Amino acid sequence: MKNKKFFLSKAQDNYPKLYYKDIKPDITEIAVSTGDSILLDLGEHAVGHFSFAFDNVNDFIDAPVRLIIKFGEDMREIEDDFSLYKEGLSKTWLQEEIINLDYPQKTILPRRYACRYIKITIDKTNKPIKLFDFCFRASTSADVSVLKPAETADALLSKIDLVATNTLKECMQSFFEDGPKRDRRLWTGDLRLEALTNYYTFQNLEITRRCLYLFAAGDCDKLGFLPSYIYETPYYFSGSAHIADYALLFVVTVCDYYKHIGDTGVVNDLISICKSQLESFRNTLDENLIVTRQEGWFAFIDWCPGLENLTALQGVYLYTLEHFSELLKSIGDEEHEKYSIHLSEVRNACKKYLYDENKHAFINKLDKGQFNVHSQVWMILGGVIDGEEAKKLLVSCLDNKNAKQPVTPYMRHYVTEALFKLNMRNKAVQYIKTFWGGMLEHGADTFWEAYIPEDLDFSPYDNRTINSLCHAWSCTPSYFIRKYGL
Ligand code: RAM
Repeated sequence: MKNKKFFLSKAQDNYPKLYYKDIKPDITEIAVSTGDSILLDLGEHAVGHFSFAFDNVNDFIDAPVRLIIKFGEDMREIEDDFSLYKEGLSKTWLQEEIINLDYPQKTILPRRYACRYIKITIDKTNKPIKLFDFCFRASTSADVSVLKPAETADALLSKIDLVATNTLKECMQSFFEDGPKRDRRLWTGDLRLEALTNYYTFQNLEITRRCLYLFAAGDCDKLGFLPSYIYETPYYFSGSAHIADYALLFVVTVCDYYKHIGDTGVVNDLISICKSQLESFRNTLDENLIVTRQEGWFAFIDWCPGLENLTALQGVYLYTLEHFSELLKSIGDEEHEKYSIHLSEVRNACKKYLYDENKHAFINKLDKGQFNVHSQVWMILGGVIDGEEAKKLLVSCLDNKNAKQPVTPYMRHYVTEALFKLNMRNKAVQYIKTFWGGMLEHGADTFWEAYIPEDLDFSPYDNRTINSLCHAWSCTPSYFIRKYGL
């Protein structure tokens, strides 16, 4: 029987192998006294465990030594004063330890960190000490030996590809994490993009299967949607958010898996869950086949402040229906026709009820008359409009300051996908260069969770310090560069 136990055991069977690397920072040994600070640079972003040793210099330490050790994904984070952080997400995500050491010794910090820089401040020592033997043991389940360089002649795209694959590598641990600094869990929206990029880069299929099964084992909410995130460490725990677009993207992730791998075993295990996700969404539609607002955190789409997201959500539904009916067709499931008929009906309904013929855009009551890029992109990805009409709309909303623009590389992925869908290759490349290339100009070693070029302090959580600077959903330039041979 395919129950929680079955899915969890399948997830366990697909536990990926982890690879370790010891990184020695730029400083090998240094004498320090109270009030001194040292900065270690690992030379790259890394996820793992930090160790070091300390010893007396001329005289025995006399009293315990107290160190403050801070880990930063970039230098701005190192320079931020964590004690000023007061916002909603827990301050305990900020990576800082105060440790007291009684005697000269080698110390391995028990927690895992995500960082490039490590700052050690000597809060108190009665006698000078020396610090040495610094080591950062980095881990990943990405096998870097299988990664081929992107075959692009464009220097900027090749740099973007390196940073994008690095981002993915760092997020690949015992499952696909969203961010190794924060939230360190498996989210569906992130999984979909990580899995997609992984097919073109590290090709670790175990981790993808594992994550699909981890979601399949999750507890659905009263609408029938899978959890949007899963905790895996130290034991399995099903997340309490059930966002509809993420539930749909689980289905898309299964479809992508089949498209790339052609493995019917996994599809057979998961097909009834996929059907139930679509059925649950179907139940939220009104008599015109348009989604109705539900209580709680119903749709995500992007972290854009004030975004009205139901039109976009409806587009995710169409996109999922299209992927799913194709999957059913290719595995010979007779229900594929039922889904493709429903797909055309919903598309027609969207054109009728969500499109404003005078404004030539998806601006409607459902989203309180708001003009945003998100609705246009998802309606295009959902196939409601295409060709010249779609091209014109997409270009005009991307250029329009009055249209709400995406703020996460996650939503920017779907903008880029829409540009490729409409064969606007040059524009797509330009878009990648502007947004992902923009992060490079600010020295990114890995791509960030959120980025607005004109507002580097932007955070979905009201304080930039808590942002994740190595975020899974930002890794997809490698997918585009490699898939389309840019
Ligand atoms: C945040 C994380 C995660 C994302 C959710 C919706 O907590 O950034 O990656 O999927 O939001």
